[in-house]
Amino acid sequence: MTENTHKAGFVNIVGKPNVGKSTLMNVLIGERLSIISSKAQTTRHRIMGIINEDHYQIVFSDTPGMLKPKYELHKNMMSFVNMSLEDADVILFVTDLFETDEEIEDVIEKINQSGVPVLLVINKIDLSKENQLDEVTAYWTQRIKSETVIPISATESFNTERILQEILDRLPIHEPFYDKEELTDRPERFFASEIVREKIFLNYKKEIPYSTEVAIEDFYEEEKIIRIRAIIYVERDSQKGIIIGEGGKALKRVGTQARMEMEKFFGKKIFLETFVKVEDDWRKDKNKLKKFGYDQ
Ligand code: GDP
Ligand code: K
Ligand code: MG
Repeated sequence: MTENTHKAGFVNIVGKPNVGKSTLMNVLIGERLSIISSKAQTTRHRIMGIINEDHYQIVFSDTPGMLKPKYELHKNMMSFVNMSLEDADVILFVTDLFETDEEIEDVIEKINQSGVPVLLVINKIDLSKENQLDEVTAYWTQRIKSETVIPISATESFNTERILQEILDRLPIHEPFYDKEELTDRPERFFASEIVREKIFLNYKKEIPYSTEVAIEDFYEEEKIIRIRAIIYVERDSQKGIIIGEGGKALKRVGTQARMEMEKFFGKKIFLETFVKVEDDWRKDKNKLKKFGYDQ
């Protein structure tokens, strides 16, 4: 690696819920994943995945808390509008064959005015019917200012390498922003907590997911199994009751779903224990927030 040709920069992945942003990020990072870290955002984590190669470092941000649109649609839109786009070197605007610009006109306006190069990514083309891709391309190129349209299928990893190449073409010469050697200690716990959090979003309604935080107290990797102890923090006793559910059924479902997802993710058998604890008003308490890994 020679310092003066090393490229590094930030890529923001934006788009409506369910268009395939997270799937795409996982495909792009794939085996190359070396970190997931968190950064204080208005409310929740902003997930960053980093690709490290000898001559470049790409830092991806997926927008926060976008795990399931049903519960998160509203908040998603807000975080969209509030997120800063200008700090990116490249914006990946992801859409699929079916979405319109409805409800994100403001965001699109902001993207178009950001001055940041935009790659217009049209996902799920494995589902394309005759002419559909042409029509969708025509629709989006009228809305997003982009010189580069990249049709892909994230689930089939079709054309996704092209995205990497287009990003690299636009990345500035820069030293790495994150130490390339030091990136490996935190990610596994963080992934584990995100997976539990995702299952909470899937299984409970309304304010419940927003009142919870997940901390991984133990993470012991043995040869054939990983033992994980997750604490789900809520703000009030009543919420604890809801999380646990009648006869413990609800919590059991969350635990089972999270364990299965973790087994896929870590490629190992998982022994997962989940506990629910009440921490009064954790969101208002700075020390508690720190404990959960927020910067402040
Ligand atoms: P996000 O909300 O934008 O992060 O979207 P996700 O990555 O969570 O994907 C939403 C849904 O679309 C999931 O069910 C994915 O499996 C599916 N999906 C993502 N990419 C593709 C694709 O290329 N083709 C098809 N057919 N489905 C996809
Ligand atoms: K989704
Ligand atoms: Mg997502």
